[in-house]
Amino acid sequence: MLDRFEIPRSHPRYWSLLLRERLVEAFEAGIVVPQGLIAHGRGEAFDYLLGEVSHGFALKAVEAAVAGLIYYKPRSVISVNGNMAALAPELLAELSEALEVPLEVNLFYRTEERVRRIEEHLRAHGARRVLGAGCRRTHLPGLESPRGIVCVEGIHSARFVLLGIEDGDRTEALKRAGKTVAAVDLNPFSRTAQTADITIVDELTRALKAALKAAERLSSAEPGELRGILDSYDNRAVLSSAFKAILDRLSHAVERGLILEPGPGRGDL
Ligand code: PTJ
Repeated sequence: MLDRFEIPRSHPRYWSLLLRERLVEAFEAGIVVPQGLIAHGRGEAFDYLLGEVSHGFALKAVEAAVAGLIYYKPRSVISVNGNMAALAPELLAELSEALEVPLEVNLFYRTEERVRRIEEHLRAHGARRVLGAGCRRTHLPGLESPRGIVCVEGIHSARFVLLGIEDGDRTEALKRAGKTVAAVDLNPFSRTAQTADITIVDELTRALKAALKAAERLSSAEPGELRGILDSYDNRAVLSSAFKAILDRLSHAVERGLILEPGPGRGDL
């Protein structure tokens, strides 16, 4: 066990350091795999390029994702891996409770021990609807290895899946299985970002906070309004806007040798 590092709140990169600390702790607790730490570094690099803020295109995608989670109930599910559970257990629990949609522990580097630990971690943070170690299992077609194991009452029968920080292979397998997929991924070039029906190009904790606000707004919406949001949503336009945001920020830096002001703080997790 490493010594815990106290992050001073005054540090200009407090939030970034806090998220790193959460991941390191979760790695030591057997929740996050070492590959998850590498994946986070890739995400951080893209977050720098995006200016570490939730852009309008991300908020539009969040709204569509929440509309989908509600519209397809009871056949919608939030897929949770090690990184997601480490970064935002309380936000995932809150969203699951607010929408009455289950969290399914679904891992790329699957071991039964990790599934159990992540389930416990989510429950300890207030989640009550968790499909984990005790669920009835089957395989996603085309992914017969342990990384294709899903719960019969969860992802297997779901029409709509929200996932994050996910590997491209598994996102593609979900699409082949006929699911509508919403994905949180800071890298708009990734296979997951390019394959998903709704791509939320934003950092996971910011995206989940925005999802909680959208849930408040949409939980009393009529099915017709939810359908309207889904039908008018254009993922290619959202991805183009994400690339443009990166391009604009880089152009500014190229022209002036300066980056734009960093994003505002994130508020409490
Ligand atoms: O917990 P497991 O066993 O399911 O394993 C999870 C990992 C993350 C190891 C696995 O899914 C993986 O290898 O993912 P990839 O293929 O590295 O993809 C992760 C994507 O998420 C990359 O495009 C990153 O840019 C992005 N990403 C990383 N951190 C964040 C993020 N996106 C949003 N928010 C983040 N905090």
